[in-house]
Amino acid sequence: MKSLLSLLTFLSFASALCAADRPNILFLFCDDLASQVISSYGEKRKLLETPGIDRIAKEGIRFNRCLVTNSICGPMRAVIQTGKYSHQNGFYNNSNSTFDSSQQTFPKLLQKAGYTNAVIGKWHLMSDPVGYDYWNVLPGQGAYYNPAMIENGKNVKHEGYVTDIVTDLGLEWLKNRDKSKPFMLMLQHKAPHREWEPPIRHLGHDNDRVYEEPATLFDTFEGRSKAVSDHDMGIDRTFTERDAKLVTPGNLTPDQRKYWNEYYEPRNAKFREANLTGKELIKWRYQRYMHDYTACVKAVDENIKRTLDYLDKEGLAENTVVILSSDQGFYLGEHGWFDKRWIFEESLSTPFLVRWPGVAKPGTTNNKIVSLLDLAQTFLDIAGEPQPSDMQGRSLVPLFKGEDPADWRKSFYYHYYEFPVPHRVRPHYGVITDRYKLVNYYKPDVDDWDLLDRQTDPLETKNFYADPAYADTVKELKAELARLQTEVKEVIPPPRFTHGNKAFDGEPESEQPKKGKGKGKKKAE
Ligand code: SGN
Ligand code: CA
Repeated sequence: MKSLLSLLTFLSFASALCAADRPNILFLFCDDLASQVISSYGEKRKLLETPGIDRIAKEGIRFNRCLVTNSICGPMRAVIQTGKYSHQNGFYNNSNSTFDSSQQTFPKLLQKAGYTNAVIGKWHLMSDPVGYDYWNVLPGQGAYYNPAMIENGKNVKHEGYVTDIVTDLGLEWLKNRDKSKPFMLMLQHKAPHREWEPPIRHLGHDNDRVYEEPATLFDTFEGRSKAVSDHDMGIDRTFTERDAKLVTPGNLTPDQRKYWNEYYEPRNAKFREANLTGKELIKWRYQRYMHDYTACVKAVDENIKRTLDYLDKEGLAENTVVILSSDQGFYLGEHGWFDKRWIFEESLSTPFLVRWPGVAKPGTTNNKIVSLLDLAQTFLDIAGEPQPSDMQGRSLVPLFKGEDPADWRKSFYYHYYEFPVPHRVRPHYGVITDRYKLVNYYKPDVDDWDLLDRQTDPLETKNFYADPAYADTVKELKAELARLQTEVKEVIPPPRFTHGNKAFDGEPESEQPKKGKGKGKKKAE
Protein backbone atom coordinates (compact mmCIF):
# COMPACT_ATOMS: atom_id res chain seq x y z
CA MET A 1 0.00 0.00 0.00
CA LYS A 2 2.78 2.35 1.05
CA SER A 3 4.70 1.67 -2.14
CA LEU A 4 1.55 2.28 -4.23
CA LEU A 5 1.10 5.64 -2.52
CA SER A 6 4.67 6.66 -3.15
CA LEU A 7 4.30 5.55 -6.78
CA LEU A 8 1.19 7.74 -7.12
CA THR A 9 2.97 10.67 -5.48
CA PHE A 10 5.88 10.19 -7.87
CA LEU A 11 3.55 10.00 -10.89
CA SER A 12 1.70 13.17 -9.98
CA PHE A 13 5.01 14.93 -9.32
CA ALA A 14 6.29 13.73 -12.71
CA SER A 15 3.18 14.90 -14.50
CA ALA A 16 3.36 18.33 -12.81
CA LEU A 17 6.96 18.55 -13.93
CA CYS A 18 5.93 17.58 -17.45
CA ALA A 19 3.17 20.20 -17.45
CA ALA A 20 5.67 22.92 -16.59
CA ASP A 21 7.98 21.61 -19.31
CA ARG A 22 5.43 21.59 -22.07
CA PRO A 23 6.55 23.88 -24.90
CA ASN A 24 5.35 27.44 -25.09
CA ILE A 25 3.75 28.50 -28.34
CA LEU A 26 4.40 31.85 -29.98
CA PHE A 27 2.29 32.41 -33.05
CA LEU A 28 3.51 35.42 -35.04
CA PHE A 29 0.73 36.20 -37.43
CA CYS A 30 0.62 38.89 -40.10
CA ASP A 31 -2.17 40.23 -42.22
CA ASP A 32 -1.74 39.94 -46.00
CA LEU A 33 1.95 39.10 -45.83
CA ALA A 34 3.11 37.74 -49.21
CA SER A 35 5.86 35.12 -49.42
CA GLN A 36 7.20 37.15 -52.35
CA VAL A 37 8.42 39.87 -49.96
CA ILE A 38 10.22 37.53 -47.51
CA SER A 39 13.85 37.21 -48.54
CA SER A 40 14.21 33.60 -47.36
CA TYR A 41 11.44 32.59 -49.80
CA GLY A 42 13.81 33.77 -52.51
CA GLU A 43 11.51 35.47 -55.02
CA LYS A 44 13.41 36.81 -57.99
CA ARG A 45 12.34 40.45 -57.62
CA LYS A 46 14.20 40.64 -54.26
CA LEU A 47 11.70 43.17 -53.01
CA LEU A 48 13.09 43.41 -49.46
CA GLU A 49 15.65 41.98 -47.06
CA THR A 50 13.86 40.48 -44.05
CA PRO A 51 16.58 39.32 -41.64
CA GLY A 52 14.20 39.06 -38.66
CA ILE A 53 11.76 36.71 -40.40
CA ASP A 54 14.62 34.89 -42.13
CA ARG A 55 16.06 34.03 -38.75
CA ILE A 56 13.08 31.75 -38.13
CA ALA A 57 13.68 30.03 -41.49
CA LYS A 58 17.39 29.71 -40.78
CA GLU A 59 16.83 28.23 -37.35
CA GLY A 60 13.84 26.14 -38.38
CA ILE A 61 11.76 24.87 -41.31
CA ARG A 62 10.42 26.84 -44.26
CA PHE A 63 7.22 25.36 -45.64
CA ASN A 64 6.80 26.15 -49.32
CA ARG A 65 3.19 25.16 -49.76
CA CYS A 66 1.03 26.19 -46.85
CA LEU A 67 -2.47 26.66 -48.26
CA VAL A 68 -5.50 28.49 -46.97
CA THR A 69 -9.03 27.15 -47.25
CA ASN A 70 -10.72 30.50 -48.01
CA SER A 71 -8.33 33.31 -48.85
CA ILE A 72 -9.58 36.12 -46.67
CA CYS A 73 -9.04 37.41 -43.18
CA GLY A 74 -11.92 36.69 -40.76
CA PRO A 75 -12.64 33.28 -42.27
CA MET A 76 -9.03 32.10 -41.97
CA ARG A 77 -8.84 33.29 -38.39
CA ALA A 78 -11.99 31.28 -37.65
CA VAL A 79 -10.39 28.26 -39.36
CA ILE A 80 -7.34 28.63 -37.13
CA GLN A 81 -9.42 28.88 -33.95
CA THR A 82 -11.51 25.82 -34.75
CA GLY A 83 -9.50 23.57 -37.07
CA LYS A 84 -12.59 23.49 -39.28
CA TYR A 85 -13.54 24.74 -42.74
CA SER A 86 -15.77 27.83 -43.03
CA HIS A 87 -18.92 25.78 -43.71
CA GLN A 88 -18.31 23.91 -40.45
CA ASN A 89 -17.36 26.84 -38.20
CA GLY A 90 -20.01 29.18 -39.66
CA PHE A 91 -17.71 32.11 -40.53
CA TYR A 92 -17.82 32.39 -44.33
CA ASN A 93 -16.86 35.98 -45.11
CA ASN A 94 -15.83 39.35 -43.69
CA SER A 95 -19.03 41.12 -44.77
CA ASN A 96 -21.67 39.46 -42.65
CA SER A 97 -20.25 36.71 -40.45
CA THR A 98 -19.80 36.84 -36.67
CA PHE A 99 -17.70 34.17 -35.00
CA ASP A 100 -19.76 31.89 -32.79
CA SER A 101 -17.44 31.85 -29.80
CA SER A 102 -19.49 29.22 -27.98
CA GLN A 103 -18.01 26.52 -30.22
CA GLN A 104 -14.95 24.37 -29.54
CA THR A 105 -11.66 26.19 -30.20
CA PHE A 106 -8.04 25.22 -29.65
CA PRO A 107 -7.31 28.05 -27.13
CA LYS A 108 -10.20 26.86 -24.95
CA LEU A 109 -8.76 23.34 -25.00
CA LEU A 110 -5.24 24.57 -24.25
CA GLN A 111 -6.50 26.71 -21.42
CA LYS A 112 -8.23 23.69 -19.93
CA ALA A 113 -4.99 21.78 -20.28
CA GLY A 114 -3.17 24.35 -18.14
CA TYR A 115 -1.84 26.87 -20.64
CA THR A 116 -2.04 30.61 -20.15
CA ASN A 117 -3.17 32.25 -23.40
CA ALA A 118 -3.19 35.72 -24.91
CA VAL A 119 -4.16 37.25 -28.24
CA ILE A 120 -2.81 40.70 -29.10
CA GLY A 121 -3.30 42.73 -32.29
CA LYS A 122 -5.68 42.08 -35.17
CA TRP A 123 -8.56 39.77 -34.36
CA HIS A 124 -11.35 40.55 -36.85
CA LEU A 125 -13.79 37.86 -35.75
CA MET A 126 -16.55 40.32 -34.75
CA SER A 127 -17.25 38.67 -31.37
CA ASP A 128 -14.92 39.00 -28.36
CA PRO A 129 -12.07 36.50 -27.96
CA VAL A 130 -12.89 33.54 -25.70
CA GLY A 131 -10.31 31.09 -24.34
CA TYR A 132 -7.70 33.74 -23.55
CA ASP A 133 -6.48 34.92 -20.14
CA TYR A 134 -5.67 38.24 -21.75
CA TRP A 135 -6.76 39.90 -24.97
CA ASN A 136 -5.94 43.25 -26.43
CA VAL A 137 -7.18 43.62 -29.97
CA LEU A 138 -7.71 46.19 -32.70
CA PRO A 139 -11.34 46.98 -33.46
CA GLY A 140 -12.14 45.62 -36.96
CA GLN A 141 -9.23 46.30 -39.29
CA GLY A 142 -7.56 48.67 -36.83
CA ALA A 143 -5.50 51.76 -37.70
CA TYR A 144 -1.80 52.00 -38.56
CA TYR A 145 -1.18 55.31 -36.85
CA ASN A 146 -2.16 55.96 -33.23
CA PRO A 147 -4.59 53.03 -33.07
CA ALA A 148 -7.39 52.44 -30.62
CA MET A 149 -7.41 48.98 -29.06
CA ILE A 150 -9.76 46.96 -26.89
CA GLU A 151 -8.05 45.55 -23.82
CA ASN A 152 -10.15 42.84 -22.21
CA GLY A 153 -13.28 44.77 -23.27
CA LYS A 154 -12.02 48.29 -22.47
CA ASN A 155 -11.19 50.89 -25.16
CA VAL A 156 -7.66 52.27 -24.95
CA LYS A 157 -6.09 54.82 -27.31
CA HIS A 158 -2.41 54.40 -28.19
CA GLU A 159 0.07 56.76 -29.78
CA GLY A 160 2.63 55.43 -32.23
CA TYR A 161 2.77 52.88 -35.01
CA VAL A 162 0.62 49.79 -34.77
CA THR A 163 3.33 47.15 -35.42
CA ASP A 164 5.53 48.58 -32.68
CA ILE A 165 2.61 48.88 -30.29
CA VAL A 166 1.39 45.31 -30.82
CA THR A 167 4.93 44.06 -30.16
CA ASP A 168 5.31 46.21 -27.03
CA LEU A 169 2.05 44.82 -25.69
CA GLY A 170 3.09 41.27 -26.50
CA LEU A 171 6.41 41.60 -24.69
CA GLU A 172 4.71 43.28 -21.76
CA TRP A 173 2.30 40.36 -21.45
CA LEU A 174 5.15 37.86 -21.64
CA LYS A 175 6.89 39.72 -18.85
CA ASN A 176 3.86 39.71 -16.57
CA ARG A 177 2.34 36.33 -17.49
CA ASP A 178 1.61 33.56 -15.02
CA LYS A 179 4.98 31.85 -15.13
CA SER A 180 3.78 28.67 -13.49
CA LYS A 181 2.11 27.71 -16.78
CA PRO A 182 3.27 27.23 -20.36
CA PHE A 183 2.02 30.04 -22.62
CA MET A 184 0.34 30.34 -25.96
CA LEU A 185 0.64 33.86 -27.38
CA MET A 186 -0.93 34.92 -30.66
CA LEU A 187 0.85 38.13 -31.67
CA GLN A 188 -1.18 39.28 -34.64
CA HIS A 189 0.05 42.20 -36.69
CA LYS A 190 -2.24 44.39 -38.74
CA ALA A 191 0.55 45.05 -41.23
CA PRO A 192 1.00 44.88 -44.14
CA HIS A 193 -2.78 45.16 -44.83
CA ARG A 194 -4.18 47.76 -47.21
CA GLU A 195 -3.73 50.76 -47.27
CA TRP A 196 -0.07 49.85 -46.59
CA GLU A 197 0.66 52.89 -44.44
CA PRO A 198 4.39 52.90 -43.59
CA PRO A 199 5.92 53.86 -40.28
CA ILE A 200 7.21 57.42 -40.49
CA ARG A 201 10.76 56.17 -39.85
CA HIS A 202 10.68 54.12 -43.05
CA LEU A 203 9.38 56.73 -45.47
CA GLY A 204 11.98 56.75 -48.20
CA HIS A 205 13.54 53.52 -46.93
CA ASP A 206 14.21 52.36 -50.49
CA ASN A 207 15.90 55.54 -51.79
CA ASP A 208 13.38 55.74 -54.63
CA ARG A 209 14.41 52.35 -55.93
CA VAL A 210 12.69 51.10 -59.08
CA TYR A 211 11.14 47.70 -58.29
CA GLU A 212 11.10 44.97 -60.88
CA GLU A 213 7.59 44.34 -62.19
CA PRO A 214 5.99 40.91 -62.05
CA ALA A 215 5.72 39.18 -65.45
CA THR A 216 1.91 39.25 -65.27
CA LEU A 217 1.36 42.92 -64.32
CA PHE A 218 -0.55 43.35 -67.58
CA ASP A 219 -2.32 39.97 -67.63
CA THR A 220 -5.08 39.98 -70.27
CA PHE A 221 -7.01 37.07 -68.66
CA GLU A 222 -7.48 35.49 -72.05
CA GLY A 223 -8.95 32.00 -72.09
CA ARG A 224 -10.06 32.03 -68.47
CA SER A 225 -13.50 32.36 -66.91
CA LYS A 226 -15.14 35.76 -67.11
CA ALA A 227 -15.04 35.63 -63.30
CA VAL A 228 -11.29 36.20 -63.43
CA SER A 229 -11.26 39.24 -65.70
CA ASP A 230 -14.37 40.90 -64.24
CA HIS A 231 -12.75 41.71 -60.89
CA ASP A 232 -12.49 44.91 -58.87
CA MET A 233 -9.07 44.51 -57.31
CA GLY A 234 -6.82 45.81 -60.04
CA ILE A 235 -3.99 48.28 -59.70
CA ASP A 236 -5.50 49.67 -62.92
CA ARG A 237 -9.10 50.12 -61.78
CA THR A 238 -9.40 49.82 -58.01
CA PHE A 239 -6.44 51.71 -56.57
CA THR A 240 -7.70 54.69 -54.55
CA GLU A 241 -6.07 58.02 -53.75
CA ARG A 242 -5.45 56.70 -50.26
CA ASP A 243 -3.79 53.57 -51.62
CA ALA A 244 -1.57 55.82 -53.73
CA LYS A 245 -0.86 58.17 -50.78
CA LEU A 246 -2.20 61.10 -52.76
CA VAL A 247 -4.16 62.19 -49.68
CA THR A 248 -2.77 62.50 -46.16
CA PRO A 249 -4.35 60.18 -43.58
CA GLY A 250 -6.50 62.02 -41.03
CA ASN A 251 -5.27 60.34 -37.86
CA LEU A 252 -1.67 61.60 -37.74
CA THR A 253 -0.20 63.74 -34.98
CA PRO A 254 1.11 67.15 -36.19
CA ASP A 255 4.66 65.79 -36.11
CA GLN A 256 3.84 62.63 -38.02
CA ARG A 257 1.87 64.70 -40.55
CA LYS A 258 4.86 66.97 -41.13
CA TYR A 259 7.22 64.08 -41.95
CA TRP A 260 4.56 62.24 -43.94
CA ASN A 261 3.94 65.27 -46.14
CA GLU A 262 7.63 66.01 -46.46
CA TYR A 263 8.15 62.60 -48.01
CA TYR A 264 5.05 62.26 -50.20
CA GLU A 265 4.24 65.81 -51.29
CA PRO A 266 7.21 66.53 -53.59
CA ARG A 267 6.85 63.08 -55.17
CA ASN A 268 3.10 63.54 -55.58
CA ALA A 269 3.62 66.95 -57.18
CA LYS A 270 5.92 65.35 -59.74
CA PHE A 271 3.36 62.62 -60.37
CA ARG A 272 0.56 65.14 -60.94
CA GLU A 273 2.72 67.12 -63.30
CA ALA A 274 3.51 64.02 -65.36
CA ASN A 275 -0.20 63.45 -65.99
CA LEU A 276 0.30 59.72 -66.54
CA THR A 277 -2.30 57.53 -68.22
CA GLY A 278 -2.69 53.90 -69.32
CA LYS A 279 0.24 51.57 -68.67
CA GLU A 280 2.46 54.39 -67.38
CA LEU A 281 -0.06 55.15 -64.65
CA ILE A 282 -0.24 51.49 -63.64
CA LYS A 283 3.55 51.31 -63.52
CA TRP A 284 3.70 54.39 -61.30
CA ARG A 285 1.09 52.96 -58.95
CA TYR A 286 2.96 49.65 -58.77
CA GLN A 287 6.12 51.49 -57.69
CA ARG A 288 4.27 53.47 -55.05
CA TYR A 289 2.54 50.28 -53.84
CA MET A 290 5.87 48.45 -53.49
CA HIS A 291 7.50 51.33 -51.62
CA ASP A 292 4.69 51.41 -49.08
CA TYR A 293 4.12 47.66 -48.77
CA THR A 294 7.82 46.89 -48.25
CA ALA A 295 8.11 49.72 -45.71
CA CYS A 296 5.27 48.14 -43.69
CA VAL A 297 6.97 44.73 -43.86
CA LYS A 298 10.28 46.26 -42.83
CA ALA A 299 8.65 47.33 -39.58
CA VAL A 300 7.11 43.87 -39.13
CA ASP A 301 10.54 42.37 -39.66
CA GLU A 302 12.20 44.63 -37.10
CA ASN A 303 9.53 43.75 -34.60
CA ILE A 304 9.88 40.02 -35.25
CA LYS A 305 13.58 40.45 -34.56
CA ARG A 306 12.78 42.30 -31.35
CA THR A 307 10.42 39.52 -30.26
CA LEU A 308 12.97 36.77 -30.97
CA ASP A 309 15.64 38.75 -29.12
CA TYR A 310 13.31 38.96 -26.14
CA LEU A 311 12.90 35.18 -26.09
CA ASP A 312 16.69 34.83 -26.11
CA LYS A 313 17.17 37.36 -23.36
CA GLU A 314 14.57 35.73 -21.13
CA GLY A 315 15.84 32.21 -21.73
CA LEU A 316 12.56 31.30 -23.43
CA ALA A 317 13.84 30.46 -26.91
CA GLU A 318 14.74 26.81 -26.19
CA ASN A 319 11.30 25.77 -25.02
CA THR A 320 9.13 27.92 -27.29
CA VAL A 321 7.77 26.81 -30.64
CA VAL A 322 7.72 29.88 -32.88
CA ILE A 323 5.46 29.85 -35.92
CA LEU A 324 5.26 32.72 -38.38
CA SER A 325 2.47 32.94 -40.91
CA SER A 326 -0.15 35.18 -42.50
CA ASP A 327 -3.93 34.87 -42.87
CA GLN A 328 -3.34 34.43 -46.60
CA GLY A 329 -0.89 35.34 -49.30
CA PHE A 330 -1.24 38.53 -51.33
CA TYR A 331 -0.80 39.84 -54.86
CA LEU A 332 2.09 42.21 -55.34
CA GLY A 333 1.09 43.16 -58.86
CA GLU A 334 0.77 39.60 -60.21
CA HIS A 335 -2.16 39.47 -62.69
CA GLY A 336 -2.35 43.26 -62.22
CA TRP A 337 -3.78 42.78 -58.73
CA PHE A 338 -3.42 43.69 -55.11
CA ASP A 339 -5.57 41.85 -52.50
CA LYS A 340 -6.17 38.08 -52.25
CA ARG A 341 -9.29 35.80 -52.43
CA TRP A 342 -8.43 33.74 -55.51
CA ILE A 343 -7.29 30.13 -55.75
CA PHE A 344 -4.27 31.35 -57.73
CA GLU A 345 -1.00 30.58 -55.98
CA GLU A 346 -0.05 34.02 -54.59
CA SER A 347 -3.16 34.22 -52.41
CA LEU A 348 -3.80 30.49 -51.93
CA SER A 349 -0.45 29.83 -50.35
CA THR A 350 0.79 31.71 -47.34
CA PRO A 351 4.19 32.01 -45.62
CA PHE A 352 4.77 29.37 -42.96
CA LEU A 353 7.96 29.13 -40.92
CA VAL A 354 8.49 27.13 -37.76
CA ARG A 355 11.32 27.09 -35.23
CA TRP A 356 11.35 24.42 -32.56
CA PRO A 357 14.80 23.97 -31.05
CA GLY A 358 15.79 20.35 -30.73
CA VAL A 359 12.86 19.17 -32.84
CA ALA A 360 12.70 21.04 -36.17
CA LYS A 361 15.94 20.73 -38.12
CA PRO A 362 17.42 24.20 -38.75
CA GLY A 363 17.62 25.49 -42.31
CA THR A 364 15.38 22.84 -43.86
CA THR A 365 12.44 23.16 -46.25
CA ASN A 366 9.27 21.17 -46.76
CA ASN A 367 7.16 21.00 -49.94
CA LYS A 368 4.19 19.05 -48.61
CA ILE A 369 0.71 20.51 -48.83
CA VAL A 370 0.03 21.85 -45.35
CA SER A 371 -2.59 24.35 -44.26
CA LEU A 372 -3.60 26.85 -41.61
CA LEU A 373 -6.46 24.36 -41.15
CA ASP A 374 -3.84 22.12 -39.48
CA LEU A 375 -2.86 24.64 -36.82
CA ALA A 376 -5.44 23.87 -34.12
CA GLN A 377 -4.46 20.20 -34.09
CA THR A 378 -0.78 21.09 -34.34
CA PHE A 379 -0.97 23.34 -31.29
CA LEU A 380 -2.83 20.69 -29.29
CA ASP A 381 -0.29 18.06 -30.35
CA ILE A 382 2.62 20.31 -29.33
CA ALA A 383 1.00 20.57 -25.91
CA GLY A 384 0.57 16.79 -25.76
CA GLU A 385 -3.22 17.10 -25.81
CA PRO A 386 -5.64 14.87 -27.76
CA GLN A 387 -7.00 16.15 -31.08
CA PRO A 388 -10.80 16.26 -31.26
CA SER A 389 -12.11 13.99 -34.02
CA ASP A 390 -14.33 16.71 -35.51
CA MET A 391 -11.35 18.92 -36.39
CA GLN A 392 -10.62 18.72 -40.11
CA GLY A 393 -6.87 19.23 -40.41
CA ARG A 394 -3.92 17.15 -39.36
CA SER A 395 -1.15 17.79 -36.84
CA LEU A 396 2.04 19.05 -38.45
CA VAL A 397 4.19 17.81 -35.58
CA PRO A 398 5.43 14.73 -37.53
CA LEU A 399 6.57 17.07 -40.33
CA PHE A 400 8.25 19.35 -37.78
CA LYS A 401 10.15 16.27 -36.58
CA GLY A 402 11.31 15.61 -40.13
CA GLU A 403 9.12 12.54 -40.65
CA ASP A 404 7.65 11.74 -44.05
CA PRO A 405 4.24 10.14 -43.43
CA ALA A 406 3.35 7.96 -46.43
CA ASP A 407 -0.32 8.87 -46.17
CA TRP A 408 0.16 12.66 -46.14
CA ARG A 409 -2.49 14.51 -48.19
CA LYS A 410 -1.92 14.73 -51.94
CA SER A 411 -4.87 17.03 -52.61
CA PHE A 412 -6.61 19.89 -50.87
CA TYR A 413 -10.06 21.49 -50.92
CA TYR A 414 -10.63 25.25 -51.29
CA HIS A 415 -13.79 27.40 -51.15
CA TYR A 416 -14.14 31.19 -51.30
CA TYR A 417 -17.59 32.79 -50.78
CA GLU A 418 -17.55 36.60 -50.41
CA PHE A 419 -19.27 38.46 -53.26
CA PRO A 420 -19.73 41.09 -54.66
CA VAL A 421 -18.08 43.56 -52.30
CA PRO A 422 -15.43 44.56 -51.74
CA HIS A 423 -13.56 43.23 -54.79
CA ARG A 424 -16.09 41.47 -57.03
CA VAL A 425 -14.38 38.10 -56.85
CA ARG A 426 -16.97 35.46 -57.66
CA PRO A 427 -17.41 32.55 -55.27
CA HIS A 428 -15.41 29.51 -56.31
CA TYR A 429 -14.32 26.14 -55.04
CA GLY A 430 -11.71 23.75 -56.28
CA VAL A 431 -9.29 20.93 -55.77
CA ILE A 432 -5.54 21.51 -55.57
CA THR A 433 -2.71 19.03 -56.09
CA ASP A 434 1.04 19.55 -56.41
CA ARG A 435 0.58 20.16 -60.10
CA TYR A 436 -3.05 21.08 -60.84
CA LYS A 437 -5.96 23.18 -59.73
CA LEU A 438 -9.45 22.48 -60.98
CA VAL A 439 -11.78 25.32 -60.07
CA ASN A 440 -15.46 26.06 -60.48
CA TYR A 441 -16.67 29.68 -60.48
CA TYR A 442 -20.31 29.26 -59.73
CA LYS A 443 -22.17 32.49 -58.89
CA PRO A 444 -24.19 34.49 -59.74
CA ASP A 445 -23.81 34.73 -63.51
CA VAL A 446 -21.18 32.08 -64.21
CA ASP A 447 -20.76 28.34 -63.97
CA ASP A 448 -17.27 27.94 -65.37
CA TRP A 449 -14.53 25.39 -64.91
CA ASP A 450 -10.88 26.39 -65.23
CA LEU A 451 -7.97 23.97 -65.10
CA LEU A 452 -4.56 25.33 -64.09
CA ASP A 453 -1.35 23.39 -64.64
CA ARG A 454 1.51 24.84 -62.60
CA GLN A 455 4.02 22.53 -64.21
CA THR A 456 3.62 23.81 -67.77
CA ASP A 457 2.27 27.22 -66.80
CA PRO A 458 3.77 28.33 -63.45
CA LEU A 459 2.37 31.85 -63.77
CA GLU A 460 -1.17 30.46 -64.03
CA THR A 461 -2.22 32.45 -67.06
CA LYS A 462 -3.81 29.61 -69.05
CA ASN A 463 -6.90 27.48 -68.80
CA PHE A 464 -6.49 23.85 -69.94
CA TYR A 465 -10.03 22.72 -69.12
CA ALA A 466 -11.20 22.31 -72.72
CA ASP A 467 -7.89 20.94 -74.02
CA PRO A 468 -8.49 17.30 -75.11
CA ALA A 469 -5.02 16.36 -73.87
CA TYR A 470 -6.26 17.07 -70.33
CA ALA A 471 -9.58 15.17 -70.55
CA ASP A 472 -8.45 12.34 -68.25
CA THR A 473 -6.93 14.79 -65.77
CA VAL A 474 -10.20 16.72 -65.61
CA LYS A 475 -12.13 13.51 -65.00
CA GLU A 476 -9.78 12.41 -62.22
CA LEU A 477 -9.79 15.82 -60.58
CA LYS A 478 -13.58 16.04 -60.66
CA ALA A 479 -13.77 12.69 -58.88
CA GLU A 480 -11.21 13.89 -56.33
CA LEU A 481 -13.13 17.12 -55.80
CA ALA A 482 -16.32 15.19 -55.11
CA ARG A 483 -14.45 12.91 -52.70
CA LEU A 484 -13.04 15.91 -50.82
CA GLN A 485 -16.41 17.64 -50.64
CA THR A 486 -17.86 14.52 -49.05
CA GLU A 487 -14.88 14.20 -46.70
CA VAL A 488 -15.15 17.80 -45.46
CA LYS A 489 -18.96 17.53 -45.42
CA GLU A 490 -19.74 20.41 -47.74
CA VAL A 491 -22.96 20.43 -49.73
CA ILE A 492 -22.77 22.15 -53.14
CA PRO A 493 -24.17 24.64 -53.85
CA PRO A 494 -23.95 25.96 -50.29
CA PRO A 495 -27.41 26.45 -48.83
CA ARG A 496 -28.72 29.97 -48.35
CA PHE A 497 -27.92 30.93 -44.81
CA THR A 498 -28.52 33.98 -42.68
CA HIS A 499 -26.68 35.94 -40.15
CA GLY A 500 -28.68 38.44 -38.09
CA ASN A 501 -31.21 39.76 -40.55
CA LYS A 502 -28.90 39.57 -43.55
CA ALA A 503 -29.14 36.71 -46.00
CA PHE A 504 -26.16 35.45 -47.89
CA ASP A 505 -25.65 32.80 -50.48
CA GLY A 506 -23.31 34.52 -52.83
CA GLU A 507 -26.07 36.49 -54.57
CA PRO A 508 -25.10 40.08 -55.32
CA GLU A 509 -26.38 42.57 -52.77
CA SER A 510 -25.48 45.25 -55.24
CA GLU A 511 -23.27 45.44 -58.27
CA GLN A 512 -21.44 48.41 -56.81
CA PRO A 513 -18.74 48.44 -54.13
CA LYS A 514 -19.83 50.10 -50.86
CA LYS A 515 -20.13 53.86 -51.15
CA GLY A 516 -19.59 56.71 -48.72
CA LYS A 517 -16.16 55.74 -47.41
CA GLY A 518 -14.83 59.27 -47.92
CA LYS A 519 -12.63 61.22 -50.22
CA GLY A 520 -9.66 58.88 -49.87
CA LYS A 521 -11.66 56.15 -51.57
CA LYS A 522 -11.62 57.98 -54.89
CA LYS A 523 -9.86 56.06 -57.63
CA ALA A 524 -6.31 57.37 -57.98
CA GLU A 525 -6.63 58.77 -61.49
C1 SGN B 1 -10.85 46.17 -46.55
C2 SGN B 1 -9.94 46.53 -47.71
C3 SGN B 1 -10.07 45.49 -48.81
C4 SGN B 1 -9.77 44.13 -48.22
C5 SGN B 1 -10.72 43.85 -47.06
C6 SGN B 1 -10.52 42.54 -46.40
N1 SGN B 1 -10.29 47.84 -48.23
O1 SGN B 1 -12.17 46.25 -46.92
O2 SGN B 1 -9.17 45.80 -49.85
O3 SGN B 1 -9.95 43.12 -49.18
O4 SGN B 1 -10.52 44.87 -46.10
O5 SGN B 1 -9.21 42.39 -45.92
S1 SGN B 1 -9.70 49.16 -47.48
O6 SGN B 1 -9.66 50.25 -48.48
O7 SGN B 1 -10.61 49.47 -46.40
O8 SGN B 1 -8.36 48.85 -47.00
S2 SGN B 1 -8.98 41.30 -44.82
O9 SGN B 1 -7.52 41.11 -44.69
O10 SGN B 1 -9.54 41.82 -43.60
O11 SGN B 1 -9.62 40.10 -45.31
CA1 CA C 1 -5.79 39.42 -44.50
